[in-house]
Amino acid sequence: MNGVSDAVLNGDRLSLARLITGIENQQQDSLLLLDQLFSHTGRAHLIGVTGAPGSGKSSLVNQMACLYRHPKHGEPEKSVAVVAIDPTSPFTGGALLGDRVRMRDLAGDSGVFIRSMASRGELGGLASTTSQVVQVLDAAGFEVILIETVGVGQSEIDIARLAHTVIVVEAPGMGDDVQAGKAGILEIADLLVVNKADQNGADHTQRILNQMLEMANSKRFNSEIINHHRGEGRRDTLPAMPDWRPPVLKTIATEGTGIEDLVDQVSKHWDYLQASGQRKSRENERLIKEMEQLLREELMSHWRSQVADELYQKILLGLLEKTYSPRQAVRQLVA
Ligand SMILES: Nc1nc2c(ncn2[C@@H]2O[C@H](COP(=O)(O)OP(=O)(O)OP(=O)(O)O)[C@@H](O)[C@H]2O)c(=O)[nH]1
Ligand SMILES: [Mg+2]
Repeated sequence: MNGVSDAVLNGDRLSLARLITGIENQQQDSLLLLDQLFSHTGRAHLIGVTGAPGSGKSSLVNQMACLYRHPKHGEPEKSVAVVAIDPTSPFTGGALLGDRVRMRDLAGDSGVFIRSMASRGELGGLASTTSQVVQVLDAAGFEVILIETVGVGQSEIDIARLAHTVIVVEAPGMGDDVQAGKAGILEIADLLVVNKADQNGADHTQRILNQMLEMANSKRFNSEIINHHRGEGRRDTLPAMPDWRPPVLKTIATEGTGIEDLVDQVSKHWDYLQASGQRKSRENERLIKEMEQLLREELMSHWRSQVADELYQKILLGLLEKTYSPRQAVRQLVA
């Protein structure tokens, strides 16, 4: 093991920051270090925090980090890393500065590491780069890793899937009418938070979210029963213990209200994942997905380097002129 990975394992912040920059830039030496650190990963609790722009994700993350550092009721303190994915839009990109300012509460604390990642100019996929950065922080020994993303596109959902525990943040009145869009977000939520509970309509939003959860739950339950009767029920999908039912919590991030309950539920979810064996199965699934994604990229770029541009263009043209169907085009290309 070389000096840099030792330094990272020993919590040297400068080495850690440099390594993360190298990974963001997909530099070979940094990726090689990551390979060496990989066997040290798997201890951290990864918590995704996602939700619409401005719903209060950063404020919540800040409050949660503070509570992990200064727990009430004599619980042990935990080291915390925060990865904030910077929104692509230059309009919302400015919010980052505000995030940093609020993180001031934690400045100078060596048990906290905060990192913003730009989604602009991303070399690898955002999800896989984020996963690599999180692996470094995990290896470096941070016990809790909070990952903030704006919940819009597929890549944010992929990032949310990185986490053991996904918190979806809503604000009162936001998008009561975009239920279709919320269905996907609900699917990934382990905990729902109605933040800005000091504003009107928080109870209403909480009620709606609970109703939507009920509906989603009964749908899933029915299909599980049907599959079971058809003999399609896989053993590992039929839980030996009651399913986790995502709680819908209210918080006021600006005042720190409801944060203790939130952190408490997060730790209950962790216990649930451990007891049900899902912690391992989620991690396994994620690692296999990550490897398969890298494999696809590797095979594709290897294959592409073997095919003459001229041939590739010719077959693409044939496809667009409908001389070849997509399947025929592929057969031509791999022949
Ligand atoms: N009234 C009220 N305002 C809040 C609350 N939580 C956050 N805010 C405010 O809402 C604004 C957005 O908060 P952020 O924490 O930056 O929200 P965000 O979801 O991280 O925003 P983006 O990262 O830009 O998507 C800020 O002005 C906060 O001060 C709350 O509980 N009540
Ligand atoms: Mg934010």
